[in-house]
Amino acid sequence: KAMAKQKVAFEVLSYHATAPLEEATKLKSCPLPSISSLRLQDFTLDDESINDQDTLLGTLAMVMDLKLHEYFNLEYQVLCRWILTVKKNYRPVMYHNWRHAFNVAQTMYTILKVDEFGGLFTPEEKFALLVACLSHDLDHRGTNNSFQIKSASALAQLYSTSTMEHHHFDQCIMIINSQGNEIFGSLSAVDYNKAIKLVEQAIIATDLALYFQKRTEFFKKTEAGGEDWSTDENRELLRAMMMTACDLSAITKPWPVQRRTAFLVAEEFFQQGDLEQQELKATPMAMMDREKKDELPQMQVGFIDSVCLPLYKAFAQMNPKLQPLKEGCRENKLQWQKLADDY
Ligand code: 5BB
Ligand code: ZN
Repeated sequence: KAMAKQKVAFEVLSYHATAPLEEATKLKSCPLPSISSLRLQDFTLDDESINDQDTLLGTLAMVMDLKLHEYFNLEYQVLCRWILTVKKNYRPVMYHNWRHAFNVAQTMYTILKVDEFGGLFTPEEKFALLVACLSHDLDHRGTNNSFQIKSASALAQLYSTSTMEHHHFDQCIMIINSQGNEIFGSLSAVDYNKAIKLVEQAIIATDLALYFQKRTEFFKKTEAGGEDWSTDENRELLRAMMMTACDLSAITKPWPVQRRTAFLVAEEFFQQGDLEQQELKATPMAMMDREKKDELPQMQVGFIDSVCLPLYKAFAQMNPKLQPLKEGCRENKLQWQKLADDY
């Protein structure tokens, strides 16, 4: 059993490619766009307005703007190479691709730029959160945890819970430890371990199953008000909830952006459904069944009501400057409800 596991681990963990040094050298010489020219500090940003090169430069601009390079003694060339390598290790799937990672990081950046909110976190936490957002879906194959289990994939043999999230974290560590990509390279052993731990907690927190386990406590604390968010326990909870809020933030975007993204999510789900039918001879759940695509608007309404809105309400309660996330989500619920009523 142990041998078999080792073999699977080797299979899964041996492959990742780093970006060539020359690419990093080239990126390094490009002038950085301003935060405002790319509208990076804006919850309503539509990534379709940004080309591939500018997603790289925009990511650099966000890290530089938070002054994290100064704090971490980060070599600019290493940061460039790391970002290129992260992008390279996303697959061209419909939704869980580099664009999604960029969007999640951009929402996190915008949240951290809200003074009275970002001020709750140390530079170490901010950097770890951004690194986690950019890395949190690395090597996603367009299939979810239950598919890994059902298909008895190598990944499921390795990790029985939060399967994909553990894999995303593994990929993240492999990249950070690759020569020329060592963004935590100038940290002491103690600080390195602390940074990795923060990144791990944040990436694992993107498993929705864990969000459901932890959110009741979070809602209790935000509703009561006057909570002391400076304790270690509360900060960990808050960081986890922020990861989910950013991960799901497509649901808060202006309607045309949300509609387009929802169809990408749906297509990725349908492709998994196709695989389940063809390869596993199983009946996919409604969400993954092409034949039931008319139910999409109603499913989005349910998703907003039961998963998203309670979370954005809690954040709006914590800080009024986070209300735009809640309002965007509300507006999209109305739009999906209208479509659902037409059926
Ligand atoms: C969400 C929880 N899930 C375990 C079961 C299904 N539900 S749901 O009924 O609220 C649902 C969510 C149903 C359909 C959905 O999309 C149809 C296109 C969604 C949905 N999920 N809609 C979205 O716009 C987004 Br964003 C998401 C999140 C997708 C990534 C979540 C991946 C987690 C894999 C377990
Ligand atoms: Zn994600």
